Amino acid sequence: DQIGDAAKKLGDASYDFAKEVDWNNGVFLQAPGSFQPLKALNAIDKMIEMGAAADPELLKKAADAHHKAIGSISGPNGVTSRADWDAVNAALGRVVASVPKQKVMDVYDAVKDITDPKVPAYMKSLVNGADAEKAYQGFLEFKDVVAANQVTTASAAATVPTGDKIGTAAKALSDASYPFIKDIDWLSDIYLKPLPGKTAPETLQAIDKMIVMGSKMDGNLLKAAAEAHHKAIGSIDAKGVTSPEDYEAVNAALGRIVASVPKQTVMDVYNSMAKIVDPSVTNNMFSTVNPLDALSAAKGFYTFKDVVEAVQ
Ligand code: DGD
Ligand code: CLA
Ligand code: PID
Ligand code: PID
Ligand code: PID
Ligand code: PID
Ligand code: PID
Ligand code: PID
Repeated sequence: DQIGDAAKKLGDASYDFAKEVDWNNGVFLQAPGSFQPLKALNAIDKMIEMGAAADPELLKKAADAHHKAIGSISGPNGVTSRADWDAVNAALGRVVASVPKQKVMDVYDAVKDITDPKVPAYMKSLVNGADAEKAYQGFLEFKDVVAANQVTTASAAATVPTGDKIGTAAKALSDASYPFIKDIDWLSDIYLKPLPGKTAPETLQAIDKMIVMGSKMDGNLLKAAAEAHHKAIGSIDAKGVTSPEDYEAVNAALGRIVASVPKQTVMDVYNSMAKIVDPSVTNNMFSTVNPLDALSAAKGFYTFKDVVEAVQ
């Protein structure tokens, strides 16, 4: 297709730049400017809306392309192979083309809103500047091909199951865990801190397992989960906490996407995360909330998971 051909040209223009970026640099975990959690949440909300509008099949293919690219990483900077670099760009270009232009620009504008204007120049200062300009020129040509292949209306909204066992169980889980949700400091910057003692390549392995799980999920149910998060973001209070109803809808939607993949795929995520999350992290989280609320939430989760497993 045209986007695939254009991605090869983009690769010619941008792979030198890709090789020069230090992908293992911890700076990419930081907020791209001053820490503004509610504005950052708005930017993520725009991404969720774009993801919910995208073609689910193309999203899965993009996830697969990333998984394959992680498998061909080499060298100290963590760069993927030229072929996989092109394949990721092509897959993302097709995702972008599957949503109306305005949804893409809404993401750009919202991210711009949390990005210090000095950030692009700082990024450029870490690589060969001429190669960055060549890459950007390649991006500008690529985006014209994407725009020429872009839809003008969003894909249909997801169908949300009703009256299913997971929906019923989500009510019980939500009742048991909402007090805990209200105890959590959602606006803290602690969630942007590096995991103690873990390197980027180690962390990337756990993220890879999530990418694999995402690509196996039922596309309609994944879209429904994105829509539920978007709705929940719309009802947050000043402390970032969503309403009980929207919280319940998020739990139900997540239970359903978990049930749509094999158990082992879920356990692969859990086991890889358990490898990189030091117990001090969990204990620290626990120390910031009411312990009885946390225990009630945990009990609710372990009951919920049996219902999910039964329909998995
Ligand atoms: C950049 C963009 C990269 C900056 C990276 C910041 C992104 C941080 C993302 C954090 C999001 C939160 C998610 C994390 C969640 C964690 C949860 C725990 O360098 C601009 C200005 C605005 C920049 C900010 C907006 C970036 C938006 C990027 C899309 C968002 C992606 C989503 C990321 C999230 C994660 C994904 C899963 O656009 O951009 C560089 C540009 O900066 C440079 O400016 C451009 C002008 O816009 C353009 O008009 C033009 O002037 C151009 O061109 C210069 O500069 C000139 C000529 O016109 C060209 O023809 C050519 O010759 C060129 O020069 C060659 O040099
Ligand atoms: Mg990504 C984007 C890393 C998994 C879907 N992703 C980005 C970039 C960053 C990144 C490089 C955001 C920051 C930025 O704009 O820099 N993703 C990244 C990592 C992983 C990952 C490390 C780990 C596996 N992603 C992942 C998965 C999915 C996505 C699983 C779902 C399938 N990702 C996704 C989308 C988008 C990203 C839809 C974006 O739109 C965003 C992005 O790249 O926006 C431009 C700048 C970007 C780069 C350095 C990448 C190359 C960009 C072009 C081709 C050349 C460079 C031009 C110029 C010099 C700089 C960019 C200017 C900008 C205005 C365009
Ligand atoms: C400018 C000036 C003009 C020239 C110009 C110009 C530049 C405009 C630009 C630009 C626009 C632009 C847009 C970009 C958009 C990037 C969008 C990224 C989206 C990320 C998402 C992440 C996610 C997911 C995902 C799916 C999940 C939901 C999420 C489901 C159902 C200024 C050059 C024209 C770069 C969507 C993918 C996993 C949230 O206009 O003179 O330069 O860049 O998890 O959904 O699971
Ligand atoms: C524009 C203007 C509108 C019209 C429009 C428009 C276009 C927007 C577009 C577009 C946005 C867009 C985004 C793309 C982003 C590509 C990002 C590629 C990233 C590749 C990576 C590869 C890799 C790896 C990996 C992880 C490793 C690092 C690597 C570590 C820690 C402008 C059409 C709407 C194409 C990250 C995955 C292995 C490098 O908005 O008018 O057209 O395209 O090895 O991580 O090692
Ligand atoms: C300039 C002027 C214009 C021309 C121009 C220009 C240059 C702009 C540039 C540039 C922008 C730019 C951006 C770059 C972005 C790279 C983003 C990489 C993201 C990598 C991540 C990696 C990671 C992980 C991971 C998970 C870990 C955290 C991490 C935990 C809990 C100035 C040329 C356009 C290079 C996200 C995945 C392992 C961080 O605009 O005229 O030159 O470069 O380790 O999670 O640990
Ligand atoms: C233990 C001991 C026994 C008793 C027991 C026990 C506990 C096991 C447990 C547990 C397992 C477990 C699993 C959990 C799994 C969480 C998985 C999260 C996945 C996240 C993903 C994120 C993503 C996306 C997304 C889609 C994108 C890709 C991504 C596309 C196509 C120890 C109790 C049985 C909690 C997938 C969603 C946006 C990466 O066994 O005695 O306690 O918890 O962006 O994909 O867009
Ligand atoms: C298990 C054992 C195997 C069998 C198995 C199994 C089950 C795994 C499961 C499962 C995993 C799982 C995960 C669930 C997670 C639910 C998470 C809900 C989160 C809700 C939030 C709501 C909100 C918001 C929001 C953003 C705001 C904050 C809030 C800010 C900054 C165990 C079956 C495989 C159900 C976060 C979105 C508005 C609070 O593996 O043997 O069954 O379920 O307002 O952000 O303000
Ligand atoms: C213990 C012992 C057992 C019993 C038990 C127990 C407790 C465990 C616990 C607990 C675990 C736990 C975890 C918590 C996790 C909360 C995670 C919140 C994430 C929030 C985020 C928010 C954000 C943003 C956002 C984007 C911004 C950055 C942020 C940028 C660029 C010990 C009870 C089981 C509470 C990610 C979205 C706005 C940070 O196990 O016997 O009690 O709690 O602002 O992006 O700015």
